[in-house]
Amino acid sequence: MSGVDGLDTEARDILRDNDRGGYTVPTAGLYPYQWNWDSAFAAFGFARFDLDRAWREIETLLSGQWENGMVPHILFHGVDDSYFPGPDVWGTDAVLPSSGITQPPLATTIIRRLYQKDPIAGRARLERLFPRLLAWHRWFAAHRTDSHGAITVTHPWESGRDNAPDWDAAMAAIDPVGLASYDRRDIHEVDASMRPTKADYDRYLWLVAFARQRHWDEKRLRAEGRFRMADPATSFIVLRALCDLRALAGMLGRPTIEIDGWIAATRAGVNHLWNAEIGAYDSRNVLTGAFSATLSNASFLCFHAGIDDRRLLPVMERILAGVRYGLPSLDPADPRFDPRRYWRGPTWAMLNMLIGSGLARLGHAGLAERLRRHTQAMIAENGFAEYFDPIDGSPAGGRRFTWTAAVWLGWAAPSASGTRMEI
Ligand code: 2M8
Repeated sequence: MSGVDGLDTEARDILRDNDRGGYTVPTAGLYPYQWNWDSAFAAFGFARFDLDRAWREIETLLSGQWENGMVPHILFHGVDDSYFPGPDVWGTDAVLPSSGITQPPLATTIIRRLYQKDPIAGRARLERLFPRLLAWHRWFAAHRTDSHGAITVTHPWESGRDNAPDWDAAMAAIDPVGLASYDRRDIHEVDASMRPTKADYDRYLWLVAFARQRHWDEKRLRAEGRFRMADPATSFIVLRALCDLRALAGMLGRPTIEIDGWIAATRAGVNHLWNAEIGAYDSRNVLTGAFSATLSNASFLCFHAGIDDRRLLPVMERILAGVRYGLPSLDPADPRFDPRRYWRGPTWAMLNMLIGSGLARLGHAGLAERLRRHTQAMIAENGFAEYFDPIDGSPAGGRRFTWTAAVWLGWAAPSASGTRMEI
């Protein structure tokens, strides 16, 4: 078996091994539950060889939807002590134990792709899932949209970019008083230098306790919440998801007027996130109006959302020229850049795929292919890690990672050409 065929097999094995029956864990040990956007990527990977299993992944995810429409960022299908904080810390009273926040709704975009792959087989499943997707987006519109239309996050975990420098100032303003002592499990699995700091974790847990004390009541959290950030990454993923939702509504012959309103609002919202001082889209503190002054890979997700912002092309060229395995999660010219610390520098294959596929759709074939080749080499040379050092490619975080395997199968692998299910 040639090396690359071997990697295809290994990627499938990773998805199969991380399959817990209807849902896939991001990686054994470090993340033993179902995570929201990880599952969307898992479905994308499964679609390459098992479309039925791909649908099931999202069906399981949406089965954890709350009555108010929110789809949690973690579903605790059982209890596993290798992860902290577990269901007892979140204290939500959902039917299926879960966290109390969401994550970027990539699942909507993936469902459209699954349906398009086989509309006949997928029709009944789509009919069943569509109302759930609609309710989730209605929840985003009601509870996660700022006055300008940008999408906000109420916890760094909600963005999926946990310790991104975007949140530093807002997190520093929180004094995590009254926190009970706790035992982090992540740093038993992965070297602490690749993970968030204790100061970060204190605030993560303080924010969970704060919302729990308010019974996860969105009205109270909007009025009293201490962390509310408009996030370009989530905004772009929502905007793209809404366009896909609208297309699905059209295919099912459902009304689109409400979705059209959300699309227009979110489009206006992302414009409000353009920070002229750094020449990129940037996070913004809803409580103070301040930008975070952070040039990250989140900005380039505008291409995933179908926004052909050519001002960013030379910026991307500059960043790619400075590293071997782009795109780093933070501009290496930023003094806070840390090549192995999680969301403060490393390269994430799945964000490369979203950005690269978006570039290709907008006709920037050269740049899109460059990003794909960077990702292909990064994985081929260093394995299916959670994230990678952009300078030397060394693997970081968890290993045998679901989303990296999925990205390999569906986009980065040489064998993905031609069979690619465009995102
Ligand atoms: C990371 O986040 C979790 C908390 O949700 C953690 O560190 O414990 C992030 O990279 C997030 O984006 C991802 O969904 C999750 C599972 O891969 O891990």
